[in-house]
Amino acid sequence: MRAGTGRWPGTLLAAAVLLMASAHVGSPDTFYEGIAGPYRIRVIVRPPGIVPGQAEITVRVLGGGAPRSVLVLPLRGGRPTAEEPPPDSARPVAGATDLYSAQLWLMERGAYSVRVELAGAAGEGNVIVPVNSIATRRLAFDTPLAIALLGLGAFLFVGAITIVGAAVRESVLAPGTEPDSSRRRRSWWIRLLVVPVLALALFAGKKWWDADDAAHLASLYRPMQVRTTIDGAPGSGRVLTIAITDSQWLGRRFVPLIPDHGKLMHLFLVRDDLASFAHLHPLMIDSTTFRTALPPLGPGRYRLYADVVQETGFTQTLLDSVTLASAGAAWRADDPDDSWWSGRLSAVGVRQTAQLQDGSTMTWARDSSPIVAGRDLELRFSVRNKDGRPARLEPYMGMLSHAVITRDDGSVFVHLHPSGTISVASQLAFALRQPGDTVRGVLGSRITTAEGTASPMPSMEEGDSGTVTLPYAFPRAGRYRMWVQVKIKGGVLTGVFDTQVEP
Ligand SMILES: [Cu+2]
Repeated sequence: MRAGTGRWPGTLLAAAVLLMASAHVGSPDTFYEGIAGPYRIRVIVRPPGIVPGQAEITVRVLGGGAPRSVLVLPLRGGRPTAEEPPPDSARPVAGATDLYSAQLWLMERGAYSVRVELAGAAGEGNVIVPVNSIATRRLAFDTPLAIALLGLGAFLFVGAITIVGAAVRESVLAPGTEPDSSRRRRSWWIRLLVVPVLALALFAGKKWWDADDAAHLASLYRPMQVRTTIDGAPGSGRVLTIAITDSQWLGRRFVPLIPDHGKLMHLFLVRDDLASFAHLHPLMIDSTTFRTALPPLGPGRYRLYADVVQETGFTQTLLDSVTLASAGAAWRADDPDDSWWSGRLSAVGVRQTAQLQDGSTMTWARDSSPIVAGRDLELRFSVRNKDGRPARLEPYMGMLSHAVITRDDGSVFVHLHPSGTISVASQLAFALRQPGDTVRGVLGSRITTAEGTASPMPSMEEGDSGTVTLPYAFPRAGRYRMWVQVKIKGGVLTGVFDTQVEP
């Protein structure tokens, strides 16, 4: 290879294979929007997908003036302050006045948090953004690189044989002396012998590579295993039971679950054709079993997504699917915050206004520009009463709105709020964990006590505007459906929107 041509086409990291993603499904980035002291900020954490790896962190200052410094610090679990490394400084992004970015190493697997500290003329503030550190992908070779490496490998193989041959033939002769025929013959024999030896070394190398690859694949994150069953005779109320069957969690890796807004599990059912949807909160029967009454959803195959938070702050979405044979009847909700929606969208394409069950409307305030994968957005929805005035939204489960976004093939599922995709429970777990916490289960009760006061409860003025804003970036191109839920006059209402996301 000539000097100066050593630049590979593409990159070593090209063609990353995305297998499974974090707490949400197929949507690995973490979004947080909220208050840090006098500042209103939006934080996006893009995890590396491999461990150890570098996470990309961007902080956008939405209000409160320009900070003098923006510091970010990754914390494994909720370590006491004595062990904390010094925070890194996030640098202003060229060309943007309100945007700061930094890269942080996540060294271990498990629950991390990123602490963001801002300081400036307006004062100081900090916030904790929980992040899961998990391996989710396997990097693959791109073809030009593979061809180049194979070529180089062949060159080395032939080169090694040539060197051995030359060494035997003439390495001990004086300069200028010609090797005799017996030396030449010996050189040929040795070269023939070296071939299987080198082939064996190559074979061992391949074995090592495969073992390393298999170990990496085995270490990729998989959500805990569950088993779902449906009970109840046709026509009567049906009951759905989810049992966590994961042997690791049942065994030595047991970590208690903690309630997120008072619920240990937030369960979502989405029918394969996206025409039925339910958001339920199963009750815990014992430490591994959850049960809920099923709303009268129509028959069909349903994808099941169950969000849980562990005491470590680690969030998971448990996955399963279940088939309902017939339409159910007689539903009495176990939980007042349970809700469901069923219907068919009349128009194919982009729908901007949805009719809600009580006659009010929900409008997606978006411009005509296409939605592009990976670009961060403010999804803004405004709700109006029948008389056209802004509806008064009541917070429920700590939020002005709960929304679910899914790709039509189910490969993306995300549960988000005006505060982003983070779980408030895991945020509280990091904030409330104390160095002396060794007894499992203590944190859960402390979180329940603190939740009413510490969580970012939306103010009444926010609810009065009838508008909710959800920070998000669609992870990849395709057709998506969004269910946006709000509470008006004590009832949960669901607005449904379809959208096409461009590459
Ligand atoms: Cu929610």
